[in-house]
Amino acid sequence: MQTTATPTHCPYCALQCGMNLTPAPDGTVEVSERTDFPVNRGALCGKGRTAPAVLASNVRLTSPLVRDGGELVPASWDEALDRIAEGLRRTRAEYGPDGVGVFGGGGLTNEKAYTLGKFARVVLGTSQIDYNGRFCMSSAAAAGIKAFGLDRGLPFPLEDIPKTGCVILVGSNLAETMPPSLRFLTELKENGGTLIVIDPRRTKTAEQADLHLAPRPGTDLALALGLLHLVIAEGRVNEEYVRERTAGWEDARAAAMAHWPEYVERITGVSVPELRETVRLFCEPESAMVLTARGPEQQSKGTDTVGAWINLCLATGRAGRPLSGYGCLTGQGNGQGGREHGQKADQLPGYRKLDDPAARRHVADVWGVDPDSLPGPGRSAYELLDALGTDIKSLLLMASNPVVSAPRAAHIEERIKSLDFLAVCDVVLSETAALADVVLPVTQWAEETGTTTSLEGRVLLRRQAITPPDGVRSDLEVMHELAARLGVEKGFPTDPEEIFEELRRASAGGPADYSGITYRRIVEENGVFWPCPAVEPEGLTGDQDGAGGPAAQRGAAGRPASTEREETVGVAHPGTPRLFLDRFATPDGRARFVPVSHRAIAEEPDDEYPVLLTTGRVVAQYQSGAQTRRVAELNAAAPGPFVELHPRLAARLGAAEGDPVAVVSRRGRAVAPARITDTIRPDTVFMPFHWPGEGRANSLTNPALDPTSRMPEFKACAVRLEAVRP
Ligand SMILES: Nc1nc2c(c(=O)[nH]1)N[C@H]1C(S)=C(S)[C@@H](COP(=O)(O)OP(=O)(O)OC[C@H]3O[C@@H](n4cnc5c(=O)[nH]c(N)nc54)[C@H](O)[C@@H]3O)O[C@H]1N2
Ligand SMILES: Nc1nc2c(c(=O)[nH]1)N[C@H]1C(S)=C(S)[C@@H](COP(=O)(O)OP(=O)(O)OC[C@H]3O[C@@H](n4cnc5c(=O)[nH]c(N)nc54)[C@H](O)[C@@H]3O)O[C@H]1N2
Ligand code: SF4
Ligand SMILES: [Mo]
Repeated sequence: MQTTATPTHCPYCALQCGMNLTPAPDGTVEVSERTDFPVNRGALCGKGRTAPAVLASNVRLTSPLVRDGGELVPASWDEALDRIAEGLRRTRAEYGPDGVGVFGGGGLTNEKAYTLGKFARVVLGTSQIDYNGRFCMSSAAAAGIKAFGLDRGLPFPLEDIPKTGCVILVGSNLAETMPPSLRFLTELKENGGTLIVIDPRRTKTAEQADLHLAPRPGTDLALALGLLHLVIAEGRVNEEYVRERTAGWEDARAAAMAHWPEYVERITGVSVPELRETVRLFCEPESAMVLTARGPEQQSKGTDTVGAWINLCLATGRAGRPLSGYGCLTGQGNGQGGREHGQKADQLPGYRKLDDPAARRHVADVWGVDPDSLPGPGRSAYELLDALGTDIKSLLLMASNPVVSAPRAAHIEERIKSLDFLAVCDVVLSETAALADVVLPVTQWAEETGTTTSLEGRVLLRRQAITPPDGVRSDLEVMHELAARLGVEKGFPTDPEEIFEELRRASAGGPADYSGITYRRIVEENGVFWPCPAVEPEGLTGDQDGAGGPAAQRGAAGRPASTEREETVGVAHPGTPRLFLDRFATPDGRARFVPVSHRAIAEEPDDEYPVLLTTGRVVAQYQSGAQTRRVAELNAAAPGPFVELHPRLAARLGAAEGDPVAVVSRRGRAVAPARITDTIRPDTVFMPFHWPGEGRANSLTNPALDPTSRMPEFKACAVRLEAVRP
């Protein structure tokens, strides 16, 4: 065991803050500042600082569990693995390969996500695999691919933010969801830039803004169209940019012209003067950015909504230029990498498409299988969960807790209970693991090595700092053992670096090309931005620099790596901190406008359900809370669910601060204490989704899906409030 500090990264969100870990005498680790990582420069939020608490043996699982006589009881690894292999084999024999489902998570390292996708296609032969990232940034991903030909959350490093002229932050509460990143916005303002925050609540983030717009939930599409209308009406379109670098402007222009400011004001509740001021602040400086997060994305029209914000950037020449652009603030620790390497229903490693014959050939070749043996695209996350017990009879689940986090969760809980067989790999006994037939206890961040890709598209190395306790094994060992039991002896190694070397080859030439990245380079360079092909394209040299310099100019993505030239040229590609500066990743290099129009949320309030519910996060809890609800310090800060509502709504209900309030939707009912504040719109209530049981926000949410991204509408549904008499 090492006694010196190991530099690594936080287990939680996509900021992937750097931290040092030093083994403590009691077998856990101490977290200390790691100032050399430029994103957080040593700063951590409370979750990161307390992350070691989840390593303790009284909190986490240290033995496999199997269901016997209705109870989960400890078992040996061999018995547990045998039972899983038997369960999956039985389903396959009875219902065919698609009877077995696989559900992954954006918290898995690249090596794990890659192996899970390969395991589903090669060992199980199932098309039924998807993951929780579908609930996260899939709308932004779909819109990015349509417009730019490529999806990388941020096309520039965070360090560019303070240098731009104006940032519009749409539906991100990063002061709570990525606290150390607030610094970039503070520096923006210190440098004279302006910050506009769009959120139905005056959040901690919105409090920092020069201008806060509080639209009605689910109306961001109309808002963006109204802004574009004004851009056109006020003659602020960058005609030259539109001509040289985009396609499809006429249709998008016509669509925006139909969205008069007064009409948009009626839909959104944002006044015409506020719209005009936003346009002025956004258009006047040399450079500007739009950043979206889950607010506008987790809607049944999230793809079009993000498309509308991208249109605004394109019309004003604010994309693919130095210090300007559109970006999505990805959420989970490996939310970016986890969406690139094949755990998504329609995807092969390197962000390749499963229905592309050339992609199938390339990846099948790396895997040593026949391309025709690879299944086709499967169902999206909610559709997969909704099919459990009907066409999907067994499920292998890794790194998600859908009993708490899926929309219409009571229904999904029933679907999970109706499975013939459920196996869960987790570090704790989550609410979903508690329903399993077999639970496997796995190693965690500080106990294993692997890469993650941060919201910047920067590939990072998390390093093992301590020895895992007896009784746990890594997800990679689990897949190795299960593959062997299901008759696949080769191709599922347990050494992360060996897997990364294979991932490099599998991703080579794909949009998310990692072939030039090695563990060594990641350490030496403090992370490497993809795409990073194995060799330098002809005629370019390898120095890396800031915005607008030669390295940035090379930022055209999706350029194929030519592996034959590796030996002859041998100059390392520098990686790509900044994308699109000379061309977009479309066949003709132009960005695409997408003509979009306002449409209503899937479930508008009515007489029976007159109030809007939106959901989200608080600073001290993470996601389904499976990990953070086990940390005393975090529980003290955020002990349980609540219903945030405006004093006017509270008065109508007769509820005082702390009184239990029932929130009822067409899907179910949740009860939690009232938190009364005038920082929220009077027509909207907010609930965080971190808790199970009576206060579970997802008992209420609407699984209406975006037609393109299949993202559920977590951010808006109709509810009524009832006072609960004790
Ligand atoms: N503390 C903490 N941090 C986290 C996480 C966590 O669970 N806890 N999770 C991580 C993950 S996976 C993710 S995806 C990110 C999410 O990060 P964020 O997107 O910042 O988080 P949310 O709280 O879901 O939503 C952001 C804001 O959207 C607003 N909102 C609600 N409805 C609408 C709407 O219709 N329009 C607009 N414009 N805004 C709306 C909410 O009021 C909320 O303030 O956070 C990451 N970081
Ligand atoms: N109402 C509402 N619902 C939402 C959202 C919302 O804004 N509102 N946001 C959605 C979003 S953006 C997201 S990302 C999802 C997230 O929701 P979930 O998918 O439930 O995510 P987590 O709670 O992070 O669950 C991860 C689980 O994996 C375990 N785990 C951690 N690391 C590992 C590992 O390396 N291996 C294995 N095998 N297990 C591991 C953890 O202990 C935990 O039980 O929730 C979605 N649900
Ligand atoms: S902001 Fe995210 S990455 Fe940084 S310490 Fe907090 S949870 Fe960890
Ligand atoms: Mo997320």
